[in-house]
Amino acid sequence: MPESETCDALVVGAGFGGLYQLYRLREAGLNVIVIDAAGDVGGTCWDKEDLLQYHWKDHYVKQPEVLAYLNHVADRYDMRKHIKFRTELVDAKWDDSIHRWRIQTSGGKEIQSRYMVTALGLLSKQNYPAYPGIDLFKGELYHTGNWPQQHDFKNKRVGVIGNGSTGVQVITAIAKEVKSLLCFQRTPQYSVPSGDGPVSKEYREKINQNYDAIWHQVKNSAVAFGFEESTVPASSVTEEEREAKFEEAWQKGNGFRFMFWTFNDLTTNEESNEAACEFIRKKIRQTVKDPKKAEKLCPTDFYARRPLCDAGYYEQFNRPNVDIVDLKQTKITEFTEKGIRTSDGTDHELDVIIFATGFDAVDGNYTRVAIKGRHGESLKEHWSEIGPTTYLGVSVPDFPNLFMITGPNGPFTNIPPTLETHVEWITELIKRAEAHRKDSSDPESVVVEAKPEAEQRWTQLCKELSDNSLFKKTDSWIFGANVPGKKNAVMFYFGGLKGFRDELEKERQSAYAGYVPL
Ligand code: NA7
Repeated sequence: MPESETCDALVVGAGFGGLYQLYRLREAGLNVIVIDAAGDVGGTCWDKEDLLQYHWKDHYVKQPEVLAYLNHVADRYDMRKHIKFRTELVDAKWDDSIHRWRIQTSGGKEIQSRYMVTALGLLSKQNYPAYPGIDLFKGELYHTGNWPQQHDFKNKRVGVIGNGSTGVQVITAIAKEVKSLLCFQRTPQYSVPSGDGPVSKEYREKINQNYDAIWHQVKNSAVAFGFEESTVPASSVTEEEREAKFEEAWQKGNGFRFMFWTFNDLTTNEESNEAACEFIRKKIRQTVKDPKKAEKLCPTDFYARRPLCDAGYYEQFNRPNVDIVDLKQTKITEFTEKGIRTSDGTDHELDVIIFATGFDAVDGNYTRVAIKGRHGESLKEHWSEIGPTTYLGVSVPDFPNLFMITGPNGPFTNIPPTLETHVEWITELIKRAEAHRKDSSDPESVVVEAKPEAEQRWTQLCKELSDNSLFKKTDSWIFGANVPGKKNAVMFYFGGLKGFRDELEKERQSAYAGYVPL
């Protein structure tokens, strides 16, 4: 590769979003380069013909199966020739004199590109708590965001810090094979059964026969999980009816179903929320035989974080080799050569420590590298006052021709349907700009740029939509509360995927009034 290379569009990230963006922009006739820090493709779901035939084993797809599918897509569309693996974005600056992004990549190479699309994911910059003495620990240390392909925990003493979606999965998966498992839990969580199991032939046929209708429903729903959200408030029915609905959802499985299919006010009405909390607490107490462990596992705050589901999480605590350290009572004071020391003076000896401590989510990936706009201001600086702001979760004023797939203040939904919506919107904006370039007397100066007032309006809308939500009153990564020092801010559009798609349609109908005229 020469020292400097040019292309029409640079896509950062070869996961679900990046591959789909490559596919769309290549189809639009652009010369596209994709870069990815990893050694291979990493995330897709837009190829109907392929999806109708592809074999899916279980309802919840495991990592190797997802990876195999992505590799299959990359090969099917001959995508690898566009992708530079093991190539990281180091920094990017908009150069107004050439109307291009100058992108420095690892290895000292520069790429000059008219458009830059970031497909960095919401959840990839790992959150590593800075406990004293971590470097002293002589055993194995892992973060769930960087999971080793090869590992063997058999007969080992394992500690897991964190019990969000990932901690719950890890604990459930490894409890039976390890010698001992100690769960360092800061805040207990509400989790419901996942309802996972093999995909039957009949189920698959039903999906294939209703493929278009299913997608239509998904795109016209709020959380985009393939079920109809309830329109009935829990506060409007009798206690018996409420319990029966919760039980039905418990039996069907899936956290989002439990939260949004049962009733429409669990995340806004404190009493309705408490009814759901108490239902789950009862299940925990019924499942976990040791009352002391059960109490440690029972949450007391709102049911208003990312709704969890599991394949038998609470059952694991009936194993004699599995226990919990309640970090609200006994804090981790330091790591030692042999394990973890807690504030009650106990030395917990461990062979393996797993950080399931989550991510510096949403904007974390954008603030660790310098992406500098028209006036030299970085995104980090642009967002330093009130937190990350965008127009539609995609564009930022003064950052011409920059497009973020699932950027800050994008919809809070099942991610792939939103990611597809964003990619299609970005493709539309780029195609429109390309068409203008062809007719323009000064084609180089044609750029796509959001107006500051559009960003302000969107920020205000996202704030208003989140104001009533109990999510806002509950600490989690969804409002940036999980990383020490991170500003607590609105990070999502809470109007649902249908609401978001309606906003895009409004923007289209207004002749793209939120963007600087081309
Ligand atoms: P989450 O959901 O952010 O969970 C992280 C967990 O780690 C959670 O239990 C945290 O406790 C805990 N945590 C974080 N920092 C610490 C420190 N310093 N000490 C102890 N415990 C800590 O991340 P996940 O990876 O599970 O899931 C992220 C998303 O990925 C998920 O929502 C899905 O959408 C996919 P806390 O609750 O903050 O007290």
